[in-house]
Amino acid sequence: MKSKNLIFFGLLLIQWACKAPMIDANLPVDESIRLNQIGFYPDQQKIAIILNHEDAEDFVIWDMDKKDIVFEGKLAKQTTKTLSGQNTRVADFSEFSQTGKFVLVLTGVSKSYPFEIAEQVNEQLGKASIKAFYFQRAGIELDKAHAGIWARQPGHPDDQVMIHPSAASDTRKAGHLVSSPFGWYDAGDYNKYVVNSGITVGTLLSLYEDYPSYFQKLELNIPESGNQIPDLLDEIRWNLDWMITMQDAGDGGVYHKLTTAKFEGMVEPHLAVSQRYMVAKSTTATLDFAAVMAQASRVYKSYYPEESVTYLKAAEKAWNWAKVNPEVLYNQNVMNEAFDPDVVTGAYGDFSAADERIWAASELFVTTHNLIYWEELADADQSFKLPSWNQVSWLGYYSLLRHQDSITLFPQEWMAVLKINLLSGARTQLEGVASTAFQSPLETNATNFKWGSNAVAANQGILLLYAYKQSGERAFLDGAFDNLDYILGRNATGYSYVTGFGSKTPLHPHHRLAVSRPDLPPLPGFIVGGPNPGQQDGCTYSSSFADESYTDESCSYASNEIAINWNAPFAYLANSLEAINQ
Ligand code: 9MR
Ligand code: 9MR
Repeated sequence: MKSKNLIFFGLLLIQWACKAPMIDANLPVDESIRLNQIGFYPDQQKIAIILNHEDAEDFVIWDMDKKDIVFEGKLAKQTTKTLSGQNTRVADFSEFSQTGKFVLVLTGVSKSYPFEIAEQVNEQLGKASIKAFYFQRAGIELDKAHAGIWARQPGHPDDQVMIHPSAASDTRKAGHLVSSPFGWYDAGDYNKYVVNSGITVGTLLSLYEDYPSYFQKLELNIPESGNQIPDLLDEIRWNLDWMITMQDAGDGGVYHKLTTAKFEGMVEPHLAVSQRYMVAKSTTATLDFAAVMAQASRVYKSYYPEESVTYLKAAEKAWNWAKVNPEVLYNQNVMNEAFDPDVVTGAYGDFSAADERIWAASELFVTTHNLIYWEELADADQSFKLPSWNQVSWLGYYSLLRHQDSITLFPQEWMAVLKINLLSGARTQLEGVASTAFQSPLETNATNFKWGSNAVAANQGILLLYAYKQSGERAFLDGAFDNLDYILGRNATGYSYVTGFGSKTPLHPHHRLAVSRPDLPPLPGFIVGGPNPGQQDGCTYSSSFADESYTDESCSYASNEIAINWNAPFAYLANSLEAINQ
């Protein structure tokens, strides 16, 4: 009996000695294990999704430093189907909460990409998502000290911008040259568009207003670092200083965009030198501008009192222009019939300025407490609408909720409706998550997969975090984490959609700054647009299913471009989760 036992233990030992180290070194990485490729906080829900593998039942978590099995689990019995018909099962290891570096192993078969469990697991990601804006700066040389290997020459001084005939006024005739320097490049292209800058800056200023103490300490290594102003606010100012030049001081109206007539080639900024134009004033651009300047006025008040006054005056002037011009909607095709040269760059055209008016009125009210702005809101549509560049009402409503204690002038019932709509909007995003293949709010509605779907995921995350703040319900926080997990790899393509973060990440984004420097890895910290079944770029995709309509090709502007209005909500999500955890 004794010797039998000894042999048994001896065998076990041999098995352990041979097998254990093999787990890490020799097992193949398995792309059908989908999980967040960055990692998790110790007390966070932790799941991976296993595609197909009908035979597998068990999984383990392998500690890469200790070279040891630290957790054993079973795959859930229940299977769910992806949009393309593959079976998925959940591997849940939420109970495991030790810190370290790990892989998930399907016993004896294969392993996942590595991931971490750590207290500050999203800190670097969060910083990079904001540093990305520095890389997008127009009109400045990026030096080695701040940009490292991505140092580059300055481009687009924008000190000779021509008034396009569509933008002519008595004081600024067509052909007139004006100066409009600084700002961020919109996206993979080099143009600067007020509408898209608006939601971007609004989202980033809100991130600061929601977590000021976190950002008072956060260092980004940008040229202004060390100037006693939070780095996030320094970075935002680079774009505010441009935006303010987009207002015609004569009448307060704001130009829709500053752009070349056609998109430039895929060249470095200093080689992209075609004439740039100020194009047509619009109501949407003017109201977005008013909202941003009103918010900036209060956020920068203690740091830059003079600019704070300037911002508010600019906001009020813009508001007044929009009062007199309530429906000047930008329609590029109609404009091109009337004026030359034709302008064919990003349109950011819109059918309604009602939501922009709500946003501007909300920010102006929070900053001034002037009841003329409340009058605009009294009968406004309060239903929940997920923010995107052409739907901004809830940027304003988030601000009203953030400042609810200081706006007691508002009727209680009206504010109560806002809160109810916030929570029911958030609940709608959580409905059905459990029956989606990758367990995320984004997948609950197929229409979420459109141009910039990854930003839909990020904006849902923001909504869920506001709902969590209002209610304290943990399910909302978990939902926000689910969408971050989606973005970072727990999804239908297995990509972590953020350049430079994760094991399988975009290498060929539609990004002129990157494409023109093929000798360098893509600039880090950018979220790409993501799956978009529209496939408007005509590139070759390997699948036409909505959640798989992604291709890591630089031709793919419909799924693989980067954009400031996508990085801002992503930065909000990554940094706020980090701030909450700290
Ligand atoms: O590079 C442009 C990108 O920023 C836009 O999102 C996209 C859609 O408007 O257009 C890209 O430019 C392409 C143009 O539309 C058609 N010719 C090829 C251009 C570069 O790929
Ligand atoms: O994000 C925009 C998307 O909602 C539109 O469907 C698309 C086509 O008009 O344009 C996207 O914005 C692009 C802009 O027009 C030009 N710069 C790049 C932007 C991101 O692709």
